[in-house]
Amino acid sequence: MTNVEYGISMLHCLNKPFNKMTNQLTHLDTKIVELVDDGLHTLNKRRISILKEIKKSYGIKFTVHAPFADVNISSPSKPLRNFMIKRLKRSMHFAKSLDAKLWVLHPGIKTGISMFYPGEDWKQNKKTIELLDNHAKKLDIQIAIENLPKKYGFIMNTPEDFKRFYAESPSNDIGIVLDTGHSNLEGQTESFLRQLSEKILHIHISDNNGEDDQHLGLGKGNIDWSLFAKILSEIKYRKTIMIETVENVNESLNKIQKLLNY
Ligand SMILES: [Mn+2]
Repeated sequence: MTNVEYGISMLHCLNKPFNKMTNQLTHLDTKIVELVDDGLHTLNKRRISILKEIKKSYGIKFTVHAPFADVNISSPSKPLRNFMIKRLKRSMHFAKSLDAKLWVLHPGIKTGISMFYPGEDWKQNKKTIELLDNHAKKLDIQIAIENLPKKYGFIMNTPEDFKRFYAESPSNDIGIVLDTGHSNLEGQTESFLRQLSEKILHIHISDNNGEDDQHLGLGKGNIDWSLFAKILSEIKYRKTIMIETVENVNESLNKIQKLLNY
């Protein structure tokens, strides 16, 4: 089988300064790299010109992970939400200037007042995604929403949540980033792959013990990677597989490539 593209997320060196990260990304075994627009790697104009040079010299293609620390797209506070939307649009513009083929967004999170307003988080989550998607269309950028675990308060956890979103929202062109670590916490990896394969544009892979989102190397947690590979070949998955572990990055890449054998 052909056409699966492998990439590596720079999340594994988010604790290192930006210039160390850019140095590292030129030595990776893949030509697709996911940049994390947050923490020490937060993008700005100067950094974008450095990354453009790297892209040209090394033929690297980028995807961009939107900022996520303290970002809640379903925040009940309008001024805070507006500020976050502004920040997210800025990230999208940076992605555009790098010709990124995908911009990865986390869904909204419940807050301390959610219980008083049932259903409001969901509504606001949908509204903000639609607003961001309209902006993305103007920029000709593809957005994909990542599944995040319920235990950390996120509101799009299961295939049912995503199906509900697609049923209710006009933003049907939005894709899904399936995060295997997150879906493992919900016991939903197989159902995501079987039920939403058409929508999955990108897969973040990392392992965990089924309890916490540890971003372990493949084989260090309890995910059955042979089964995962078998399902991918059954559904004829042909998009991106992005290593999103914080350790054993190259080993994880080799392992999944061997298992998929394509
Ligand atoms: Mn992820």
